[in-house]
Amino acid sequence: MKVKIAPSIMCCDFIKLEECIKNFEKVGVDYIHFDVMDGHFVPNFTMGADILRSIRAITKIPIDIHLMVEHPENFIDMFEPREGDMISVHLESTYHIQKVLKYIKDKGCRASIALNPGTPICMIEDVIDVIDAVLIMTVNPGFAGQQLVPRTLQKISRLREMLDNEYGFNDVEIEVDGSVTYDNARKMKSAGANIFVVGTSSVLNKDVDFFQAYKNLQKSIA
Ligand code: S6P
Ligand code: MG
Repeated sequence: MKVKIAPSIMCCDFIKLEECIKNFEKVGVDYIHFDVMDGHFVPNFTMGADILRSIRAITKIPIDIHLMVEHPENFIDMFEPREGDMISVHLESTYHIQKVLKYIKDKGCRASIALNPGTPICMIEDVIDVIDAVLIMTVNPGFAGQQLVPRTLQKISRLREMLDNEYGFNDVEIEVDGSVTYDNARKMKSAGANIFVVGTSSVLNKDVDFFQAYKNLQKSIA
């Protein structure tokens, strides 16, 4: 499966957002990961629809919208989703997960179901036919710069095995988000992940050169 990289824009220096996006274009990132938080589903706030609109005005890179909000169904349209975007909704955030995922698909977007570290993978069984990806949270969502929840590594391999051999959905991708260091990225890749959300743990660490760090990351998941 193609390896894809999705830098998390909440880890950029907001004063230099344009420069940051130009850098993403130069290296050819697959998605811009855009974290949305509501202060309820997770104890933090991030960015809203106005910032996304400004980002879209200067780039055509597809957006990977990660909705960490209660009742995401009320907010999808606000982000003006485009064909080719990915939208991730948390299983834990809505009563009607199948309906929300189907709604995303009907918009021409890629639908991804996000699972917190404590949510078992068997919970995706009855939405498997409406998803393009499973977003495995490798930290508890809400903040950048956290440590990996160790058990999520084997969760990735169990999920890959389940998708390929039990359900026969081997085109469903596995995305990982949180503490994707170079070393963790390598382990996540060999466990079966292929979309990597990266932030302060690697390419968007404020003490590293983005271009060098990006090369290092690519090498670790080649
Ligand atoms: C956090 C959010 C993530 C972070 C990303 C940061 O809840 O969903 O997308 O922005 O994980 O990465 P890092 O490298 O600081 O862990
Ligand atoms: Mg995220």
